[in-house]
Amino acid sequence: MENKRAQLQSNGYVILRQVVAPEQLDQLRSDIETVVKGQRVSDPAWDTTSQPRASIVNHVNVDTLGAFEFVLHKHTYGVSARLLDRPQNAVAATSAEVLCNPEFTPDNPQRPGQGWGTDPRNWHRDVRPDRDGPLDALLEDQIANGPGYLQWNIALYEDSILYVVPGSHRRLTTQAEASHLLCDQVRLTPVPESQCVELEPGDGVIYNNMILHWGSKYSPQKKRRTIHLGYRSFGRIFPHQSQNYLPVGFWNRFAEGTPERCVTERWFELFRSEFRTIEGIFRAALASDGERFFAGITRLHPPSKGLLACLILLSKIALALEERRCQLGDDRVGADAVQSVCEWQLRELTLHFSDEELDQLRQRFGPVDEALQIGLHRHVAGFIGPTTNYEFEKIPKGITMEGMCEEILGRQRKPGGPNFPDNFA
Ligand SMILES: O=C(O)CCC(=O)C(=O)O
Ligand SMILES: [Fe+2]
Repeated sequence: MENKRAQLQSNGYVILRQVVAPEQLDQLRSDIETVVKGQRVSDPAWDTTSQPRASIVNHVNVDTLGAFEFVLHKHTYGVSARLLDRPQNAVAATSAEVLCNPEFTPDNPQRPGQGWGTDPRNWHRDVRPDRDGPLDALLEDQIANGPGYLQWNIALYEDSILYVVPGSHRRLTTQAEASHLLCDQVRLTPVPESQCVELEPGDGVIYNNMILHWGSKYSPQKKRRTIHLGYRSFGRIFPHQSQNYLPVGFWNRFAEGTPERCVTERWFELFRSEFRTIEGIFRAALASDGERFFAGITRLHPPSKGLLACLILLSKIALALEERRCQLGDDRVGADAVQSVCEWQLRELTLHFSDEELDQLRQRFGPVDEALQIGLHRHVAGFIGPTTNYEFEKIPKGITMEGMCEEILGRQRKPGGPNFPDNFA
């Protein structure tokens, strides 16, 4: 496993054979087929999307629970924890889907950077500068501390759709890659030096989703049922893919008292506890309490290197609360319909603060956010998401940890001030 972790760190992906044991393949295929049927019934537009995917947790039932149990298996969850280099009780699943083939031949994807975002059938990294901050900050964090999130594709039928550029998760996009991605004729062809990930039934690839990758040819010719999972660690870094997309109550799929229930309840608790830490950080910022602020940050992201990414991601959450408040309108106690854990968390966080406090949070985190905008709406090749005026790649000059913390804490800039711990400089 050491060897695999080293491979993941240097190449950005590792292929593992027989993640699904051959004797379990038929049963898993059948359980997953039921999930896909459930998704199809619940979503009438499903068969018109060029990249259809189904949610495992939303569509398992007592007979097909094996599909969810697989997300807790030692070959998936266990391996993820070992590759993340964290104990299993500090790792949780964040998403569980099945990638499927469309039943029709889709048109070529639109160019990247549309108003609504970027079709993942274009070459991309799963990084959105408007939500995640500039790539450089994320790279610095992960190179120093290792990834905090890993993604899987586990093929139930032969699958060679995913391409990756080995090593690109450790660097910015090169000039040669960028011009390849921008050129219309070759935009839909492999980037030089890329690799096709060839999976036999039961094989899986685990990858750092900052890697430059491509969901190449979605077509009806070949059946695709590829399990797509995400796992993240807690207490090492605060990854850009920190959200939990599983529906609230996912643990209820398992009967009380079962080991699976215990594990899934712990997953939720990891998120809940992190959410309390984030609330504490925001309260400390409002109170200009440097000590509590830095203690909270250290809980979220113990290593001192790579903290800039963590602060940027926190500023995104602080500003999202405002947006959320507008959506909630006057009905601040009304409950939403089925929601993901991340939706629930954002809503709860909004409800925990008064309007005045949300305004003040916006004032504190606003300057950090403004410093990340360059006043030019555009899209840079290789990123997911829409056009935006946020910086895509480089951390803008003049942004420092110290300066950011002082804005957030609402104090005058005093280098080396009493509440600014040395390891944050
Ligand atoms: O289809 C795949 O394997 C890749 C999909 C992908 O990259 C994405 O949805 O972000
Ligand atoms: Fe992707």
